[in-house]
Amino acid sequence: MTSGTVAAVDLGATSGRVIVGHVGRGLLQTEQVARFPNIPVATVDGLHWDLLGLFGAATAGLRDAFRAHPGIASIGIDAWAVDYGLLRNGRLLGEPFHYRDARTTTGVERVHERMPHPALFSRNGLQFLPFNTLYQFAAEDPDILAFADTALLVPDLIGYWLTGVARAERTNASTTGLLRDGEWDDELIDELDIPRRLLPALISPGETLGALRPELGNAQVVAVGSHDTASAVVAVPMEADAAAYISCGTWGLVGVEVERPVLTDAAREAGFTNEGGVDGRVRLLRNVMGLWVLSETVRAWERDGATVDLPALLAEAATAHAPIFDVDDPRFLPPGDMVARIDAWFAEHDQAGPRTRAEYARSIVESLAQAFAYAVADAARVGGVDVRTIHIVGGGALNELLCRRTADRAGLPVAAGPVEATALGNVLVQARAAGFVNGSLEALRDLVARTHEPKVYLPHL
Ligand code: LFR
Repeated sequence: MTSGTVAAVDLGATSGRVIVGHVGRGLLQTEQVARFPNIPVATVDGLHWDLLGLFGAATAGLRDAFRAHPGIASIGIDAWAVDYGLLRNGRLLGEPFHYRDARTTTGVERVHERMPHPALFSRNGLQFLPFNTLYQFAAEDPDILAFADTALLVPDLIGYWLTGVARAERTNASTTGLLRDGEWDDELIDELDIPRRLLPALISPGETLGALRPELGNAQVVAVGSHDTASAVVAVPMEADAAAYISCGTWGLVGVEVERPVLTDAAREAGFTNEGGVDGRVRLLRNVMGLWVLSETVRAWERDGATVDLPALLAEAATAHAPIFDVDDPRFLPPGDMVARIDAWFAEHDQAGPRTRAEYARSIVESLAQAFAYAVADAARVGGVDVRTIHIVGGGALNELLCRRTADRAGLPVAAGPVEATALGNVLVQARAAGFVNGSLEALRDLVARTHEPKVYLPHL
C-alpha cells in the first residue's frame, strides 16, 4: 500500500487532541478532529489529572475520526511523562497525581537516603527532577502501593482502556528512573522497595499493543514514542549530528540526539537527562521551565480580573526592555502567583524587576531565550555535537519573539516548526509500522522537512 491513514491521541498538560494523519511517499498531512481542555483538579489530598474526563474526550474524538475516515489503520497515544495510575484487578484506584503536586518532596528525601542522585544517575541517566516516577512511588501511601497490582503511565493507561492490554512503552518508561539499558532495573526496584509486580512488560515504539475494543472501532493500537517529547523529537526536521532541538510548549526540552547514554560527571552536573528515544536513540536534554511561566503569569493577572490578549501583549513586549531572571529556579515549578514569585526573585537578587505587563512578558521571554541558549551550548558540549542549527518545535515555534531572541542569544540560526511535531512523530511511527512509509528516522525527518518547511530566524548579535 502506498499511503494510508492513522489517528494520534496526543495529551498535553493544557489540552488534548485527536489528530488524523495521512501518510505516504511524499505525503504527510494532519487534520485535527478534536481538541479538548486538560484541567487539573485540586482535591483535599492534592493536585490530580482528570484522566477519566480525558479518556472520555479522547474516545469521543476517535469516534468522530472513524466516522470521517473509516479506513483508519491504527491509533497511537502520547502524553506527558512520569505520572501514573495505580490499578487493582483492572480498576483504577484513584485519579493520578499531577507532577506539579507538592507531595514529591518527601519522596525525594526517602529515595536519596537510600541512593544519592549521582549513584542513581550512573544507572538511569536521568537529571534530577523531583517528580520523576521513582520519587512519586516513594511518596505514595504504602498501603495503597501494597494494594495495587499494576502501575501504568498516562499513555499506557489510555492504551489499556482502549485495548485491555497493559504494557509499559519504553520511551516513557525511561522517565520513571527505573530503567537501565532499556530494561527494568530489578536491583534498583528492589533496593527502593517498589513492588516489582506493579511494572508491566515493556513494549517498543512500532510494536502492536492490541486490537481496539470493537465498540470503539476496527483498528490496532500501536505503540509510538508515547512520551510526548520522544514523539516530538522524531518529527524535528534536523540533521542530528549538527543540530539541537527545543521542544517548546509547557516545558522547553532542550537537547541533542545521541546514540548512547552520556553518563559523565559533566552531563550530570549540567543537569542533563538521557531519555529513551524512538529506534533506541537517546534524547540527551535538559528540562527548561518553558512557556508555563508565561501562561501561569497570565493566569495570575486573569485571577485579578484582567483580560489578557496574549498576541497583543507579545507584540508590545517586542519593544519593551526588561531584566532577565533564572526561569529554572524551583520556585516557578508549582502552580501559583508567578507575578509575586518573579518580584521576589528580583528583590532577593537586589535588582529592579519588570513593572508593566509588557515588561513582565518581555522579561519571561528573554529569560527563556537565555536559558535555551545556555542549554543548547551545554548540550553541544556534553553530547559532543557540533550544533549549527537550533530547531524549535511545538507551540513555542509560533512565538516569534522567543524564536528571534533565542537565535540572537545563542548566536545560531533558529529553524521554527513544525508546531504539531508531537502529533506528527506519533503519526509517522504508526505509518512506518503499517508500511505506509519506510526507513530510518532520517528518512522520516526528511519527509517532515519536505512537507513542513520551517521558518528561519538568523541571529543578530
Ligand atoms: C513535556 C513533558 C516533559 C516531562 C514533563 C513532565 O510535556 O513530557 O518531557 O519532563 O512533561 O512529564
